[in-house]
Amino acid sequence: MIIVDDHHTVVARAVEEGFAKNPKRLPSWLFYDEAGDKIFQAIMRMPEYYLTGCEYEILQMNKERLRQRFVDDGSIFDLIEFGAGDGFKTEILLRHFSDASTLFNYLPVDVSATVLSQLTKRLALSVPSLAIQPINSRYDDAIHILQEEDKNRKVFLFLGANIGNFTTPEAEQFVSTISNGMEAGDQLLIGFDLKKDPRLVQAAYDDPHGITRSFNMNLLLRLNRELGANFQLDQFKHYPYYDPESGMTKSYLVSLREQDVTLEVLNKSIHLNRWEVIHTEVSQKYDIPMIEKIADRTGLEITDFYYDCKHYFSDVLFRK
Ligand code: AVJ
Repeated sequence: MIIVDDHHTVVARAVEEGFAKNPKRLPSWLFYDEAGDKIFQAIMRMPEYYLTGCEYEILQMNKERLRQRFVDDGSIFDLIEFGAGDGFKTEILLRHFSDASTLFNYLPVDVSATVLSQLTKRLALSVPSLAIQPINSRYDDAIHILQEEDKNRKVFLFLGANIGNFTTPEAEQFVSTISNGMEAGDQLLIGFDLKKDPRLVQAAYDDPHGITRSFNMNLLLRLNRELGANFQLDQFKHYPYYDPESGMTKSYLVSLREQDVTLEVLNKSIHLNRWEVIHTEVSQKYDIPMIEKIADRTGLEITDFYYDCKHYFSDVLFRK
């Protein structure tokens, strides 16, 4: 497995930078430590979190169509997945491709080492003929590594509405970085969560079971564990907010009182006013014109839109 960062320093630096911002901000990749991975898996199993089921349906219904697109001229290709996670949905494609004796290598990229090694172990059993090369890093580092890799045709996957963690300008920036590293004929499949009934979106991030709440709160626990912080969880409230106009869901941790928190490892303390927020996540929802604009501005052509039956979600295939 390729491991890029010294995670500890990266975490410390990111937290320090985030708390210096106004409003205070924590990067959303920080959610995914061992505890966070487990909570996210529980999120994906709850009925309110419609995204996973929708994309599962899309991949299941279109696996042969996608295979034909990816196979293209028949030459071997590298299937590079950003934010592979537990690979529950990608496995549909991997198994189907391998059953059809498709020539390809699978390169999953993820920030979580735990999730990657689980994925690798599971795939060794479920898709034994799979050629797999896991990369444990954040996306930006992975892009650099990949540019020095072999010269196979490339198909990039960015599924599960992971792109939603970027604001729209950041998403455009990210897609254009990938696009710049693509050769003519390379492809990119992105999963976008679409604008829909605002109450459905709100419920997906404000579930009655409190699972998303504990996902958000786990950030503070992680800082307590890794940076020797003394956040008291009962002094914060989980508050997600969906704005149907911009399509942006923002998640916050709201301070219930004026308080000081010490971060031992950073040798630093932070001050929070009563009702001050820490912004922890963006989950951007898209409409078709927004997606077409990304293609336009990044030099890519859209070849297919794939939808679930409710049109809640779309996997969009781009080509250079
Ligand atoms: C993994 C980024 C797609 O934003 O929907 C789920 C993460 N956050 N519930 C999302 C998440 C709160 C998720 N993504």
